[in-house]
Amino acid sequence: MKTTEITEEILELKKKREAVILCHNYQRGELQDIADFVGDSLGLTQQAAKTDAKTIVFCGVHFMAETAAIMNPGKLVLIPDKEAGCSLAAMISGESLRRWKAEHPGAVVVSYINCTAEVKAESDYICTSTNALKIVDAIPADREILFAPDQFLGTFIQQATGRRMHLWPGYCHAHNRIDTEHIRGLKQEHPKAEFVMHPECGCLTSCMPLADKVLSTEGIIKHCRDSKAPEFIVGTEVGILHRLHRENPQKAFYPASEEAFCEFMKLNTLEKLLWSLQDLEHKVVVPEEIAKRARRAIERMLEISSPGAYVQPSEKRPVD
Ligand code: CIZ
Repeated sequence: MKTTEITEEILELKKKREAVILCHNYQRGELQDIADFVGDSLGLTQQAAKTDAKTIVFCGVHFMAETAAIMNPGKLVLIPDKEAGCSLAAMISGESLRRWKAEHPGAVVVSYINCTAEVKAESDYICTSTNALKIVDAIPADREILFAPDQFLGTFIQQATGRRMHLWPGYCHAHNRIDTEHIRGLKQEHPKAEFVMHPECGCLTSCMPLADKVLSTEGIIKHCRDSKAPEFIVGTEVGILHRLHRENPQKAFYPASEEAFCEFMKLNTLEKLLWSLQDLEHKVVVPEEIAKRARRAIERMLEISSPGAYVQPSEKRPVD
């Protein structure tokens, strides 16, 4: 079947199923192009809540589709490939978080949105890379904090807030492939380029002094749109370059590493999106007992966060 035929069928079935197609910034370009909305996991979940669509097809990884299911009870949530997991989310289970909490009675648990529904249910607050600083800042200074699962986002928050936290040693395998020496080389090759990086980067500590901005995916999209710089070195998963090129055809974008490629994200394809709409598969269902507790942690985040910028490296307070 040709791509144009697949696209036509998807659009027809989308109407028939009263579906909305949500697509994460790291998905394949052809999925981004056909989607109703492209964005980060929380933004997409919020879009899902606003539409009248009965079916949500979430082109992203499993924890993202779960988040949409948690926040949109009663709606059918589908993921085109059920194997589209997340290496970072897989680094902590509900059981291991319960054991960690038992070692730190009374501690407040802040979990990055990249975690399973069960881990969300065990957490006091969820955060995204956009609002993590606000969430941590809102927790009284005398409370011990357990931060899971991304150690690099955790390190970034510690440096920005001056707040000590216990960090779970998780990381994203794709962001871990970004390397400081390579970035130094790219900066020499493209001296006019701004370097924007995601706080999940494994080279965070050594890369941050080279960065113009440390931003979430939506932060990177917004910054590259608003900045007057003609070129950017982009330190995050390479799927984001499609949207950056599409929205800024006059600007140049260089991946900080071609290797920062998430194989799980790319399991979703145009064909699988079509099959998903045809067969109403694969359903993402979160048991209500877990969804209820996970929703509470997400709602606490929503109460605290409102759109705003990150603290940037130059403004950070040191951690002793
Ligand atoms: O929440 C998301 O979508 C992720 C995983 C990262 C980001 O910075 O947007």
